Amino acid sequence: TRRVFSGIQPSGGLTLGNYLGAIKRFVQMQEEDYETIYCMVDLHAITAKLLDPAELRHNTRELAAGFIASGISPDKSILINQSQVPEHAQLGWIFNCVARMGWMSRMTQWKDKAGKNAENASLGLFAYPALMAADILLYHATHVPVGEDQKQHLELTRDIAAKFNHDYGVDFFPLTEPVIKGAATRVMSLRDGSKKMSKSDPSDASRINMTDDADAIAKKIRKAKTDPDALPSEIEGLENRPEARNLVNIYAALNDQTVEEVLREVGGDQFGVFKPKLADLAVSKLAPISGEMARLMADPAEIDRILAKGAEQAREISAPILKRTYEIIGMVGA
Ligand code: AQP
Repeated sequence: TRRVFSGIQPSGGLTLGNYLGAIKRFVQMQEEDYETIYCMVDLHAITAKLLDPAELRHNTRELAAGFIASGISPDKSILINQSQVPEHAQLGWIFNCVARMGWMSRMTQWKDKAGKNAENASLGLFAYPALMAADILLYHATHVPVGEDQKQHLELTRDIAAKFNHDYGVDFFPLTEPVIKGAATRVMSLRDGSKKMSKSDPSDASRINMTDDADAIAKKIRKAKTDPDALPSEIEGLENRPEARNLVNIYAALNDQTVEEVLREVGGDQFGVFKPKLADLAVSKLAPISGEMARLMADPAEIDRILAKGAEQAREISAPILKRTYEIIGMVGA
């Protein structure tokens, strides 16, 4: 089987970056010849900081609503909350013992997030990529759709699988392929073209949230940082213009076009002309999703039922793989 696994942290609300970099691909792969498993990674969401419990519960359900509203069907995909499938944490521990300190300390996300204050970062933040490897390998997933920022973690996942297989002389865990595709694999902040658009950026103006209304979206795009030049009609003209490049990438990804196609249409536009076009497009694509999210959030018990069913389906796959892992390692009782 060709099996897809991917996840998103309920550490805040969904952003346009998550949608274009990850969720759109999730929906696409669900419609292709893959078995698909999508996860709210709540165990990961507490690694940067412990969240208020009500907030974590809200974020997790809202993320599930965001998945479903974007087109992920609980009938076609397995939709789970990470902590409801205990094998994630169990295999995560094993991988903590497979991964090396040196590998982990080279992770750029760890370096960025822990910053100069690593003494004060949680042990969980350091171990984050080992748990992520467990999320994926627990299902023997072959393909993982992610944004560009997760590439290094997927390389580490392959290193962990390879070391496990080598050390125990087995051919058990697959070497997983990242799927990093589309016009917006790295959506940048609207305020700073050198920074990733992120849920946790202190400035709300830096991102478009999936729950933003039409006015908020239009205002954020109108105020987005740009340069004074008109848009080029060739892609080379976007070089060294990170903010312009970002807005064109967003337009292309939202409209399922290539950057070249977009530039053929909007080349020559000043930002005063292009930004309202982009805002209209963003609203037309996002408003139906946020409307559906709000509708789903009115019935949290239904979301909980979907996640409970997903956890049951997931455990049918994960429990035998964990059991086999324990046997390989030599754990009595497995
Ligand atoms: N800006 C982005 N452009 C493209 N893809 C993105 N992703 C995130 N930001 C962008 C992709 O979304 C998936 C889930 O990301 P995550 O929830 O694991 O968290 P993250 O990457 O850490 O996202 P944030 O928004 O920056 O959250 P915080 O601020 O909490 O760290 C991944 O596939 C990711 O590539």
